[in-house]
Amino acid sequence: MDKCSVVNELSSDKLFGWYKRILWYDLSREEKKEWRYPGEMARMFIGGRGFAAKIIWDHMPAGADPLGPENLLIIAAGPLTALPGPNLGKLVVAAKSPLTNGYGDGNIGTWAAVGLRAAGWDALVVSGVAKKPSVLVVEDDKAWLDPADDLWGLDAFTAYDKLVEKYGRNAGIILIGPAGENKVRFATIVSQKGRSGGRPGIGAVMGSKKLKAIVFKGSKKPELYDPDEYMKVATEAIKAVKKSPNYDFWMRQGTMMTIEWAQQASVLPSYNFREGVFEDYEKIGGNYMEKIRVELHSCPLCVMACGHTIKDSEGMLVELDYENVAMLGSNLGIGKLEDVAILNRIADSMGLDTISLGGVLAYALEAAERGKLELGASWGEAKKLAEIAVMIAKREEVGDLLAEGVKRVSERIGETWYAMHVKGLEISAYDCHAAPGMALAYATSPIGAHHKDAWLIAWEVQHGRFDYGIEKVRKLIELQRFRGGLFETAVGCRFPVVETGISLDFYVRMFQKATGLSYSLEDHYTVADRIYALIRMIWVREHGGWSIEMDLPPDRWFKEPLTKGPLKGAKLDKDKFIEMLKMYYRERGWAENGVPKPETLEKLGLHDAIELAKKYAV
Ligand code: PTT
Repeated sequence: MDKCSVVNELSSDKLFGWYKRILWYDLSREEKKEWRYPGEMARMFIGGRGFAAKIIWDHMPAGADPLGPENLLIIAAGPLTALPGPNLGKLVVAAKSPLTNGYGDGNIGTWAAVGLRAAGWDALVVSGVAKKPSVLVVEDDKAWLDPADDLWGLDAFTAYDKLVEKYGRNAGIILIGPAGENKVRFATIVSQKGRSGGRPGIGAVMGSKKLKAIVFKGSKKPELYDPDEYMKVATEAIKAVKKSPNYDFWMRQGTMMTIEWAQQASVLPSYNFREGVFEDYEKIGGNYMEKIRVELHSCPLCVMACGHTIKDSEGMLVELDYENVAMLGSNLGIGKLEDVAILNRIADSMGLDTISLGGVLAYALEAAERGKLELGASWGEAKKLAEIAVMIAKREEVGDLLAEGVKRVSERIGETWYAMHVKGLEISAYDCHAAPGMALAYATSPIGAHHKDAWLIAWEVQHGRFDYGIEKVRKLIELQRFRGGLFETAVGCRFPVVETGISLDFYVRMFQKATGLSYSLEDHYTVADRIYALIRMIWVREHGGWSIEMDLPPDRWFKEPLTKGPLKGAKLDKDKFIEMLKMYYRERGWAENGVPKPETLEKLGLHDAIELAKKYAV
C-alpha cells in the first residue's frame, strides 16, 4: 500500500507529544490524505474534542445531513492518549449528531486509542460513504478498505470476535452493531464487548457511511519532550490513585456504588424521571452487585478498572455501570439486577446507547399508560422491554418509531412535556426535581443532556439543593473546564481525578513533560473556554441562531413535583432557573440569548466565528 499523499505542511515548528498529522479518509473516493496541520491548532485546541470541534467548524458544510456523505466522522486522540499514566487509553469520537443536529461526541475506552497512536496519527477524519459495507484498516502510514459483507448484520460481540481473528490480538478495533447499521439515532460506537461511546448517535453516522469497523495497528511512538520526567510524574500519579482512601471501595463497586447514593439523595431516576427514589433500589444496587460479581473488565492502561461484570438472567456475562442500571432499571421500574443486565447486554451487542434506550423506553411506557401509544409492555416487564430493545436496533414495528429518540417520538405523539431530553439528547441518570445546578449542567452541556461535562450533583447535594446562585454557576463552569476541557482534549479518563481524588496537577505536569508546553491549569481552562465557545457557534450555525428555550431542561421538572421520598413536593422554579442560566451566559461572556459575544470570540482567538456571532448574539 502506498504512503498517503501529504496535502498540507503549514508549519514546521517542533511539537512534542503530537505527531502533527491527521489521516483523512474519503470513503466515496477511497482516497487517503495526510494532513500536516499547523502547530497553532495543537496549541489552541490540544486534541480530542478540541480537534473535532475545530475540524467540524472548518470543514463540514453548514446544514450537512448528519446521515449523509458530508458529515465528518472524527476519531481523535490527544497528546497524552496511550502514554503510560493513569487511564490514558481513551479516544474521542465525534460528528454532527443525527439525534440533535448539533455537535456530538463521546469518549470511549478502547485498544483503538492505543492503535491510533501506534499507527502514528493524532486523529482520523472519515468523509463520504463507502460503496458497500466495509472495514477501514489503518496500519502505520497505510489505510485501505476491506469488504465487510460477512460482518454486516452481525451483533457487535460476534463481529468483534471475527475482527480479532482476522486482524490479530494487537489490533485496536472500534465497530458498530445492527443499531448503527440501521441508523438508529442513538446508536453508539462500541469496542471490546462492553465499551461504548458517542451517545449522540455517532454509531449511526458510522453506519450511514457503511463502515462496520475501523481497525488501527502500528509500531510508532510519539516523541516526548522529557520522557524521564514524564515517567516520574506518571508513576507518582499511579501511586496516588492506588493510595487514595476511595480506591478499595471503588475496586469493589466502581460506578455501581452510585445507586445507593442516588437513592439517598433522591436523584435516582424512576418511572421516566417522575421520582428520585425507587422501591427496589437495593436489588439493583452496588452492594448486591458486589455479591454476585464475576470479574472485572477495564479499558487499556487503566489502573482503577470500573467494568464490573455479573451473569444476567440468561447466564451471559455483562459489564454494568451506574448509568446503565439506573436508566434500564429504576427508570423502567425493573427491580432485578440480572434482568436489567439483559437489557444492558442487548444495548452493548446491538450498539445502542443505554441512557437513551432507557429514556426512550420510559417515555414509551408513559405514553402507553396515557393511551397515546400501543407498546405491548408495562413498567417492570423486563422480558417484553428487551424484545422492544431488539426491535429498536432492527427498526422493526414500534421499534422504528422509538429508534428516532425521545424528542422526535414525543413530537410525533404530541406529548412533549414529559419527554426527558435537552436539545434532543436523552437525560442521563440524575433526577433534577431538586437539583437546579445539575439541571443547568444538562442544559449547558455542549452535546445535549449528558453528565460527562459536569457531574455537579454530588457537590450540589452537599452545598444546598435549592440554591440558584452564582456560586453554583461558577462551580459548574469549573467542572466543565477540566472535565469537558482537559480530559476531553489531552484525552484520558477523568476517573482518577473525580473518583479517587488525585490532584489535577498530575495531568497538568504530565502534559508539560510530554509536550514541552508550559501550560498551567488556567491555560487549559482558556483552551476549554475556547472549545466551548466554538462548539456553541457550531450549534448556532446549524440551527440558524439561538434562543434561551433551547437550553431549558424538560417541563416535567418545572411542572410536576416529586410525590415520594424525603424531598416529596420538590420541583424546579422556572423563573429562578432562567435567571441562573443567564448568570451562566454572563460568566462565559455569552449574550442574553446564549450566543457567544463577538468580543468573547475575539479574546479567545476565534476570529472566523465573529461575523456569525454579530448576526445572532442579542
Ligand atoms: C458515556 C455514557 C456513560 S457514562 C455510560 S456509563 W458512565 C453508559 N455506558 C454505556 C455502555 O456501557 N453501553 C452502552 N451500550 N451504552 C452506554 N451508554 C452510556 O454512555 C466508561 C467510563 C464511564 S462509565 C464514565 S461515566 C466516564 N466517562 C468518561 C468521559 O466521558 N470522558 C472521559 N475523559 N473519561 C471518562 N471516564 C469514564 O469512562 P459516551 P466508556 Mg463513554 C458499556 O461514551 O458517549 O461519552 O457516554 O464510554 O469508555 O464505556 O466509559 O457511569
